[in-house]
Amino acid sequence: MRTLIALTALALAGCGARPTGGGEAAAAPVASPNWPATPATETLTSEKGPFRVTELVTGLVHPWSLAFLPDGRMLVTERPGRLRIIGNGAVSAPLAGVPAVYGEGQGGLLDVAVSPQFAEDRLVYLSYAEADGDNAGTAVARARLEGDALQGLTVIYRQSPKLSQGAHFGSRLVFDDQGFLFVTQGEHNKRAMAQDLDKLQGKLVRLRPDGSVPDDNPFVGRPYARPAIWSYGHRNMQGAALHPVTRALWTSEHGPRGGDELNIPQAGRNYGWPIITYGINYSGLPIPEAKGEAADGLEQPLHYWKVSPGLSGMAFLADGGSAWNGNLFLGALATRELIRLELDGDRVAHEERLLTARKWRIRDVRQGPDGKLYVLTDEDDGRLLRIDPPGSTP
Ligand SMILES: [Ca+2]
Repeated sequence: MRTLIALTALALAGCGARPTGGGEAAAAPVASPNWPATPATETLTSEKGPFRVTELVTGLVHPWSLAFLPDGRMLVTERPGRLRIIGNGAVSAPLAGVPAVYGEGQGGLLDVAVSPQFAEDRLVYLSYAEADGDNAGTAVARARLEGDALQGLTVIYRQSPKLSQGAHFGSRLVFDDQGFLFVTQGEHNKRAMAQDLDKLQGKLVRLRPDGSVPDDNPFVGRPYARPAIWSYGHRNMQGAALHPVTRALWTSEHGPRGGDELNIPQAGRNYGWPIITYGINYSGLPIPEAKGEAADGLEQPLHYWKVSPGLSGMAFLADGGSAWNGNLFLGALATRELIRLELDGDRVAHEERLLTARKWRIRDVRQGPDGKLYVLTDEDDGRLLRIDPPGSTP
């Protein structure tokens, strides 16, 4: 029995499902986020030297994502459906104009991204779980940020039909240098659907900023395929970032029990789930559809973890002044750490785990305009942390 309980707990932790106490999205705790006058700070050690962790804000309810505005303040989402502006020692009230979200399980308000042309268009993009009766699907909306409100909200993308009852929505939003919007998604725990090109579950999609489909997407004009698809065979992608030098899109993906992955998704390629995987079912049995760890025509991950960290948001640090310059950072929900990867080109050369003793579920990590890392912890009393990397200027 103890084993069963442990496995269940592992399963929930591994897929980023509701933490202990569950159901917080449906019955959200009252938020009272606070930026104290003297934030708690601590110096910790890493292989590359000491780094400082400062708890800028506490009292955020399951914060999911942050995005910097050109003025240096941040937009921060809370999963129950709130968007706030944080900066200059203050936390705003929830902004008006945010879409209604489906709040069951892993659903809710997810990623936030700022338009590459924000100075001209003031557009903010949100990904979220959108309801349709008892079901839900990943959706993306955009709106203009005017003062402390979103105006003119327009849904630019939605999965249809809606199939999820709370699992595997993804989702991250990344604009590439050509201005295309990539939306990472999950397969809503309907494994085989990740291979169906006429379904949007388990797919990375590539859109124009208004949600229309670019003419050069790989499945445009192909019968029984959704033209928005860029790559497929994905399980649940909760992390994505552009490499600061190659400018390629990197994504992270939850495996089941084991088999979390890093990928650099290429147009039209099949990333294998659930036909190939380095993981097994939470029950301890094999994935029913799996043929093994590799097969012809299916892409191998760039890197994988045999024990699932529960990968969430990710960021490259591109700050020339730091001993962590060029490293890739990934939030770990299940193992409750911040993962630091040293890269050799596109190869993972070395891994270090940070913040392990704090046991925080790390939901997101981003680089600020000041070259520091900003981290969100996924808790009822969630935190915004600033991390000053070793050797960075104070
Ligand atoms: Ca894969």
